[in-house]
Amino acid sequence: MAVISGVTGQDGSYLAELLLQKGYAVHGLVRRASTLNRQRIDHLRNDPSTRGRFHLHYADLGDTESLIAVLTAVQPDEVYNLAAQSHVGISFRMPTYTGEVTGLGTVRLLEAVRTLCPGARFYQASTSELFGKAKEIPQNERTPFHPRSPYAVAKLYSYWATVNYREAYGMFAVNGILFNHESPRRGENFVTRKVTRAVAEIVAGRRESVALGNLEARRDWGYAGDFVDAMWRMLQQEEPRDYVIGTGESHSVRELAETAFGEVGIELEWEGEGVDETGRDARTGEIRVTVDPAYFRPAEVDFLLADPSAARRDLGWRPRVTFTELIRMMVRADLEVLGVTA
Ligand code: NAP
Ligand code: F7E
Repeated sequence: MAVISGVTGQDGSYLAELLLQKGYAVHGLVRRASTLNRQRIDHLRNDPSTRGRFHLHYADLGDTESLIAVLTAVQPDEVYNLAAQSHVGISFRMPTYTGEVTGLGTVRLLEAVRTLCPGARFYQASTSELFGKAKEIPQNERTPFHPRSPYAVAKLYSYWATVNYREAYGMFAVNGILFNHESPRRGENFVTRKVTRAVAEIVAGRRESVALGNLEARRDWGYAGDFVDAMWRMLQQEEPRDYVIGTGESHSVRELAETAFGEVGIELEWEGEGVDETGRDARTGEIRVTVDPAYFRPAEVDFLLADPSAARRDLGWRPRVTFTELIRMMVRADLEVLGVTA
């Protein structure tokens, strides 16, 4: 029996799918909103094979009592804490709220687990953003942290809270330090999905171009479906340990744009510099990419690259989907949503 906070998010939906396939009963936490926001999990709720094994509970990481109520009722064996205000750029606009949910929210859940079901295994969704202004390349479990945003600062608090509950109370509590992972279910304002959606809309004739921020930032982008498997593996180990999960390959936002447009036969030609730079269709000359400083961050994370060798060794985990396959999958899915082909 597993509890997943953040079940309506990208990772929560893939993890719920994986655990249900493995025969688990899954209890997902959903927060109240004026409109229902369950598109990523609707297919699981309507699937006859999961009947009686997939349950949703109203709860919020800002509300201790709701967490207590769920854990008291469910008495889970595993708890996956995936809920967060997870957008780095937006965390600069909402630093207090981000700290409240992404930082303190973890302690609310850890404390509820400690008092109500201390034998449950706890997974914390930690992040490569902890490395921030990275001290070395590639980054592994021993690389020092240097967070660069309110989001990363909140996640640093959660990282150490998880280690502290393990050391202080002997709980099986672990951090998965996951590098960027994406999918057709990725939120529309993260850069991969923003670009793949824009490419599909350009093909459909619904828009002309996409405005991006820092084109030079480099990320280690993998596929979310591969990464949730690593989360599960971490909770099946004999000893609780924190692991870095990533692909070991890094690409710039510029390369991401080139790859996504390349999928629909558009070769980008760059000209100009800084905020005046544009990416033109090499064949037609039409501007397809512009730079808008509104998407620059007050402090940037320039270069992330994972060294996932410990996960390979101990968890037997390795990513299956390559960067190019991932972007192809996302572009195709966005084209399909719009009913167009390229
Ligand atoms: P996501 O799509 O943004 O999903 C976040 C989830 O958290 C959603 O279900 C959201 O609910 C829920 N949530 C937000 N605030 C909440 C609150 N106050 N109480 C309860 N639930 C709340 O994020 P993701 O990409 O799946 O990432 C999952 C986790 O991994 C996050 O903690 C993220 O910070 C972390 N992480 C992600 C990556 C990555 O590359 N994707 C890498 C490293 C770590 P709504 O649907 O109602 O908004
Ligand atoms: O930005 C640059 C931006 O917002 C990636 C979250 O899941 O992964 C994610 O955080 C890079 C940054 O993801 C745009 O400046 C350029 O350098 O897609 P992103 P993120 O900030 O790396 C980590 C591991 C998490 O833990 C987080 O929860 O792309 N960039 N132009 C842009 N980014 C956005 N969003 N939009 C742009 O237009």
